[in-house]
Amino acid sequence: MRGLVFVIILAVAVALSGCGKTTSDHNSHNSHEVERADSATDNTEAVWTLSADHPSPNADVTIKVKIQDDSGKPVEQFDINHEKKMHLIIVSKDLSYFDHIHPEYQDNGEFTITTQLPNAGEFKMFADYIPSGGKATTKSNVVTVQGTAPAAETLVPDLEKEQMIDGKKVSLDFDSLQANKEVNMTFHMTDAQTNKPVTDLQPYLGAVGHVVILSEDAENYLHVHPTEEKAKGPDAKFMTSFPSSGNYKIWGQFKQNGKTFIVPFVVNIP
Ligand SMILES: [Cu+2]
Repeated sequence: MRGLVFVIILAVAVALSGCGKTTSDHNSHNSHEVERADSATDNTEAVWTLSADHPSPNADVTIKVKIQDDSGKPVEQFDINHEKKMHLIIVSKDLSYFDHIHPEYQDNGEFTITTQLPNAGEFKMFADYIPSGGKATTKSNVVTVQGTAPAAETLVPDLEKEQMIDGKKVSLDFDSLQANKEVNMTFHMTDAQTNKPVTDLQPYLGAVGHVVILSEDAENYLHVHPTEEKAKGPDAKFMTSFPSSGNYKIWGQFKQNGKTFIVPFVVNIP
């Protein structure tokens, strides 16, 4: 009789401890999921430090971008995206100037690059990176170059979607021009002299090209993905989504004969 009671108590204890274990496993599993979900949201911040608060036109300025989490701890692991850990896009506020450079990762979450800005006025910089385990993130910073700024250029949509760049005719077509919808965009290139299709594009940053799109007010930086990464021309296809109606400037960057070239277009999304 005593033996049986002991066995029953033991069984209950095992059942309880088993239950307890399951519960704690379940809890820790849940909390891991929550952690993972959190890190997949945008919880990094960029701290910008320039060697001069108001740099002079065409003078070296060193840009430091420190990526940290919301508790101020440096973020040290980044995914390589298009061959780089960070892409830095610099535009003038009127979008007439465009540059795309790659700060080097130092350590302690810090990237640096030395560059120059071409004239007085406001410039906006966009750091584009993916913290490992997180998602594609863009952080921006505005810098004012000292002096008298030239008059701002107005963004005018290109009605003829064809440009002459470096001896090539480049056209840009969309399958639709609607806001909040995935749109496919195709650059098409022909040799201006021979009218033959360009078929010798070289990979640029690991793909047929790299496209950056900004809204007219430089508030929206759009992520663009090549849909046929290995293409060599004459078509280069990309996909994006415009968040609202308005004017956007598009810069396509491609490489041929070892030389990169930039194709700008302005579109209106009705
Ligand atoms: Cu880049």
